[in-house]
Amino acid sequence: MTAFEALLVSRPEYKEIVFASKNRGKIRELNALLEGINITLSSLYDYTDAPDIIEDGRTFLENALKKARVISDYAGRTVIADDSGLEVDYLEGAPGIHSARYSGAGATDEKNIRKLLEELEGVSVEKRGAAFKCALVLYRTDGTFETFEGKLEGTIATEQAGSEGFGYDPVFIVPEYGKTVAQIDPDTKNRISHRAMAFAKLKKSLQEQDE
Ligand code: ITT
Repeated sequence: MTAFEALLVSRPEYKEIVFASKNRGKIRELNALLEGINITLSSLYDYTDAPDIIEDGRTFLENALKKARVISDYAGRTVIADDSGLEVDYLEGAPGIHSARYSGAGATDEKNIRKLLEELEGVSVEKRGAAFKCALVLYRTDGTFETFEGKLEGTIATEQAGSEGFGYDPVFIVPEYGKTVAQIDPDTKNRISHRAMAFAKLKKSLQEQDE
């Protein structure tokens, strides 16, 4: 058992953590990051009557904090919330906090990608820089919380490739690999991604508090 595992299982407030998300891609990734650790990670699929959260913050962090607070107050549990998205240089940071619904009402990953590729039609490779960003919040029932951020830099492809992951993964090229995130195996994504970076900071913070 690693120190992190020992810490989580020894503290009653971390026995069950609710991940304040309905995004199956994110839930899969967080479960993999916690694999082998004896805690229960539930999600909003286990709290189907949870209140709807209006994501009206101006930043990933504001939105993540709102999700965490609303769900912790509702469920009476420690909560992890993730707000994340894609920032494209040429689009001055769009779609940013609007990533999930970039293509409007009834948005899907496919429609969002199509819109993104249209917006970047004819834009040269050098100008297609982008970053995935993630804000994670760990929120406890006593109202104390901590925030963590992670980033993955890359470029936007001109066409989709790969079938792993979710969201914009099929068009996000990681330069070190020369592949889209959807072409990289999930374990590797979970070592290098914006979400993995933020989670690593969360882990480190909890370990340091325990020292
Ligand atoms: P929850 O709020 O229920 O967690 P959501 O999908 O609405 O789910 P966000 O508001 O944080 O979550 O939007 C995140 C969007 O950003 C997501 O739907 C993807 O389009 C994109 N995104 C975030 N992380 C990504 C990743 O690792 N790979 C690809 N796209 C990602």
